[in-house]
Amino acid sequence: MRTMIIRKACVAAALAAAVLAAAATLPAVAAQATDAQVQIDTFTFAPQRVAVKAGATVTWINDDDIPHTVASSSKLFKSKPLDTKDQFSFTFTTPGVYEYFCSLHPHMTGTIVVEAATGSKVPQ
Ligand SMILES: [Cu+2]
Repeated sequence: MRTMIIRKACVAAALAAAVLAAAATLPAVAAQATDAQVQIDTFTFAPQRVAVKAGATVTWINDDDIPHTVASSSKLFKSKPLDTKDQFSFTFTTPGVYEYFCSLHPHMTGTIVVEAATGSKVPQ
């Protein structure tokens, strides 16, 4: 009977350790829920369409071996030419659909969909 109790305590300790391990990874997961990353590779923005909440920062990273830019179709933002491994970030504060392209290769296009942040009032 006593060994049974000890075994239960061990299982509880193991579970607690598992929960702690999961909690330790939480900040990274939470950051991804608000901010987003777009990889530029082989003349492609990936993912091509990204949905974020208002207030989120989107970071583009050029993983291609030639320069690219990130330019908003409505001229809201435009990066300088990004060399390999260069980054460009923009924070989207207003809900909407934002089309963008690479000004050096205009056939490269992408879309950022900005949704109302949870709890904020959506205009009717
Ligand atoms: Cu380009």
